[in-house]
Amino acid sequence: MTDLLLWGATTSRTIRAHWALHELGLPYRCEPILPRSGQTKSERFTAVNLRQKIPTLVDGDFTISESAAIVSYLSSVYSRPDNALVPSDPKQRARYDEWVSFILMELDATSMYVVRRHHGLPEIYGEAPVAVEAAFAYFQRQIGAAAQAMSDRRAWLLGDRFTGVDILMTTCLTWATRLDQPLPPALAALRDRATARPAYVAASAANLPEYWA
Ligand SMILES: N[C@@H](CCC(=O)N[C@@H](CS)C(=O)NCC(=O)O)C(=O)O
Repeated sequence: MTDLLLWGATTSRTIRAHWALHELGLPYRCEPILPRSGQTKSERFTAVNLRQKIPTLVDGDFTISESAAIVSYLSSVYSRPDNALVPSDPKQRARYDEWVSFILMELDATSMYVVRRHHGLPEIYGEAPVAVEAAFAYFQRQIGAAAQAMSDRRAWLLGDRFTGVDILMTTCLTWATRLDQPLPPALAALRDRATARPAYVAASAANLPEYWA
């Protein structure tokens, strides 16, 4: 039995947590609060996460935010050997952490989120076409390098086995695809394989507030 409550819906970050929960086959409840709606600033949610950010997971008396940390936590506590999302071998684990940092820093924070802020949300963050163009160019350079790591025709970032970094990577790739960014064939194929997984399809539905109505 679990007592998992996930806060947050609709975003490229919140779907990571929904997806991990579905990959692990865990039942959970959700408070599908939305960004920029005032809901992350409510007194009730601020008592859960002072940083007022989604996704945030509550597991009984333990609360954790940051999408990558939620994926790792869920796998560490609830996975079986056949569906673990985080490797236990130290070198594989180090490789996993390397991908996490790369994806969150280079693809999410430095590329897609810059575009989101200065192209998608100019009313809040200001319009900055030069920064947006540079962020797209940077994204292309970085995914070019990432694609080279897959030149041995591996199916997933760490090899034959789907892991949490495929969740993180895919959410950046679908984000870029929505912004009409071309992807190297190896990464487009990874995106297509990942989004065909039943857990992704289920998580996409669960990432919408209507699902929980
Ligand atoms: N690095 C964090 C980013 C979390 C984040 O920035 N979440 C946004 C939505 S995607 C948020 O909660 N914004 C608060 C708001 O806009 O009200 C993660 O990966 O979880």
